[in-house]
Amino acid sequence: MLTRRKFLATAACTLAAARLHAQGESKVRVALSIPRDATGSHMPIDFVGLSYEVQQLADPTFFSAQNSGLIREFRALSSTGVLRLGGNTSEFAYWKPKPDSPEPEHPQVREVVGEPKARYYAVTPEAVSNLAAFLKATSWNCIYGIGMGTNTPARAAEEAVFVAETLGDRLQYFQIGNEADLFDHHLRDPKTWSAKAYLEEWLALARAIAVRVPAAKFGTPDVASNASWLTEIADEWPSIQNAPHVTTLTHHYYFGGPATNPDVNIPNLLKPATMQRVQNTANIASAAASKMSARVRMTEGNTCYRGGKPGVSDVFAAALWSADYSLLLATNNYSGVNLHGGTGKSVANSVGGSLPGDGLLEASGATPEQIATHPHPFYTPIGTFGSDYVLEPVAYGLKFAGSFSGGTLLKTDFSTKLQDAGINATAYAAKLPGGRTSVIILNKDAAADLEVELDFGRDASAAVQAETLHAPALDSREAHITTSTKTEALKGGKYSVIVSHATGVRVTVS
Ligand code: BDP
Repeated sequence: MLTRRKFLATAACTLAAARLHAQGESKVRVALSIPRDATGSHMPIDFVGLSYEVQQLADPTFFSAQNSGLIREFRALSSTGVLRLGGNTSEFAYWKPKPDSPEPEHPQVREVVGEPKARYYAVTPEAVSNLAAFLKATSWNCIYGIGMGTNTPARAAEEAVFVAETLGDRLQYFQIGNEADLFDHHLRDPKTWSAKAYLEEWLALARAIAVRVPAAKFGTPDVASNASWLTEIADEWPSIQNAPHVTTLTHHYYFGGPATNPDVNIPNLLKPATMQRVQNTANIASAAASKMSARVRMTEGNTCYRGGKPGVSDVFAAALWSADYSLLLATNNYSGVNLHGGTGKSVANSVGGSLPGDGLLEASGATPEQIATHPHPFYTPIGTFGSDYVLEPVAYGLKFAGSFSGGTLLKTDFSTKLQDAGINATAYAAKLPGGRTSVIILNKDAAADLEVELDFGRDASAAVQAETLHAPALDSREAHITTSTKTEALKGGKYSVIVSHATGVRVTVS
């Protein structure tokens, strides 16, 4: 049997050879001067995040102190992050406070392609208590999603009381409802559903929670993609009496989808226009957040919706994408990024029962054994293989970007300079806690290598440390972060570094 590890070893050799031929096609040289003062956004220490389906709680052993493999991978990704629970399945959960509590009556919903089947499952005190132990073991915080689509204010409040007591300080805030901008598909009347209608329902649920949990904080509206809802809510906010305490405006982001869409490919994922669209949304979201004195968080997202696309979501290109995407949001003062994933079953249920990526592989003649070497869902940051958990390429990009957590970003024009020089590369800089300065350069170009002269303009001989985010090729099913073993020194305040095509480099100066 071709195990996943054997597969990776064979793939690595073949692709390493392929890359040698492609290398050295051209080299672009750019000089960048690092500003002295850190006047940009502060990147919270728990910027890095993951997002899971609430349905994951149906198995109380998953997020538990006993699941040591999962705890290990969370900690490998970040020493402090934010676990967000939500997703389409959160609308089909019900709170079951006691083993003999009856299942409530559920409203009528429509079954549509891409949304869950109308099958309900219970969230129990045992699952939430185990979640608390998991958060303690990982040192992560939590954004806890409570359903809106089929829930009632009384049940929402009941659940919130237990969650707030049990998670304590590890609970950052509640979110109520997942992607309500899509409720007109299956959960609400398309003729009357709107941001205004959502806000009314949301207020009823949030107020019911705030009565029972006076210290409750909230994130809203957790839209799939309609950023204008953030603007509408921010505009409406001053007229709301007795407004619940909203700390964060939230939205989701998937580059494209579903897997069958030919436009979901590596060149499109990595091209500058993709990040320009991300910037456009960030402009809308940030303007709304500043009206509410809140921050923005991208609470659920990834490369390709409906579970990801093999060969795009589960390869090294996704690592360069997630590093760039996360850092771009950090420069826009986002408080963090939660990449969506989990087990194949929970995500398949969230999109109607199966992953289109599997159909794509079957149609291409892949055997069940070959299909099983892919992570399921294809975009998951942490893959589940039997009882083993594996950090996937997309997680390495997030981890690389996350090395700036706790730091303050420097305002630069680096990405524009690089693109003006004719290379598909971006760069970011931060002052880290403790005072060191760090620069991340992401060369997303498939062919051109880059030589960057970094001018730190100070301490002529400070020590320099370099770290590389790399893989044999953009379509390799692997990613690595390698720290250079030798420490070098600045020369006249400058340091030159080669960033090979399809590679990221981080340079840190003490
Ligand atoms: C989002 C849903 C999530 C799905 C994901 C997907 O919130 O539950 O798993 O898309 O389509 O829209 O992959």
